[in-house]
Amino acid sequence: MRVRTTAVFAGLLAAALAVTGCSNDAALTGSTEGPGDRPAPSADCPLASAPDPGNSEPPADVPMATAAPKLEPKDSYRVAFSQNASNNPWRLAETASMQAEAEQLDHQLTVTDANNNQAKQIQDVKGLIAQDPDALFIAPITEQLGGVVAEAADAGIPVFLLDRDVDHSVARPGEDYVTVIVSDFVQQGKRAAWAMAQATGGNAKIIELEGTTGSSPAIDRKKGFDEAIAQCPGMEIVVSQSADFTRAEGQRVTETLLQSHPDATAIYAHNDEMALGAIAAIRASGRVPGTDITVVSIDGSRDALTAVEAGELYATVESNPRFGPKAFETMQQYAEQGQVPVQLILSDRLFDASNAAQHIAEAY
Ligand code: GYE
Repeated sequence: MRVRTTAVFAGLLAAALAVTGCSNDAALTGSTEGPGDRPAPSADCPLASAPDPGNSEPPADVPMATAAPKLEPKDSYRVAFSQNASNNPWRLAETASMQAEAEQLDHQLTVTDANNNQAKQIQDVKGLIAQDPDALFIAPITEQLGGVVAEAADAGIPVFLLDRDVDHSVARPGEDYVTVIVSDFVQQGKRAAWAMAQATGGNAKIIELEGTTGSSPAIDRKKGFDEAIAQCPGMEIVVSQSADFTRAEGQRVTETLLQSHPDATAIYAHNDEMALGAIAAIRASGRVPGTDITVVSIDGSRDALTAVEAGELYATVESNPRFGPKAFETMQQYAEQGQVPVQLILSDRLFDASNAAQHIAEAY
């Protein structure tokens, strides 16, 4: 195993240095090993030696939603939530968080599940509009859900978008929907690129597994990663393909892409589920995940944190699914004050070998 070999090598090196009296610095100049088991940061890749970029600055001058349908202040609401899928722990955790918070606040919540199907989600939302809830939460599968969002507004229902955005030319922020509560997905992509640069020293031939085509996190996580690696000539995406945010697709697509791109040294997955599928595919190909192929992803699920602990996943940028408290607090604020910002950006942590273990118990 590489970790052991490196440790033994470091021990031998230390012994040799003691004998020759060389200073550590001089002896390590030109070494290809960086801290721990990592390659030394490449001089032409600033990302490889920079600190974690962290969260972006909160956007300035976000307008207030003033033209969306209003919500009467009440003690208890009839609300609905259109969930786009229930095929992974992230979605289940989000739905559970919405249900727990609704129950705690004594609101009546109806949930629909679109089974990862856009046509079904459009029908689901139309069905919910017909039930005339006080407020409607939607986790849109792709940005194309704007049309049905605008229909809800036309029916006088205030809509709150959760975890993904829609096309603003179709559904106008603060008019056709009240607000969108999301992470900064571009920044998540940048942080994933940073983690990849740390792990590889800034030299990587990358397979990118994209999320659901047309979804705002897939679009923006790609954009942020691309922008960040543009600083590093040694980091290159050799192929990029959608695996629809699922573990099964992540595995299937990676199996194929590892065959067509045997020179790949790294995988950037837009979510943990695809990364976990990719890790299975790497193993099945006879390679060692985390050693032969560096894997980086986004979410922070329990299985992903366990894979970080096992050294198979280098890092995962958090995208927290527990939207319940923020969603209902925002709805309440809108009811009481008549306005909230048209966009609310969440802040995310980053999990790697330094902190994954301490977060496993709280993960989903
Ligand atoms: O990363 C993924 C889920 O929209 C932020 O969707 C969300 C993403 C999340 O299916 O795992």
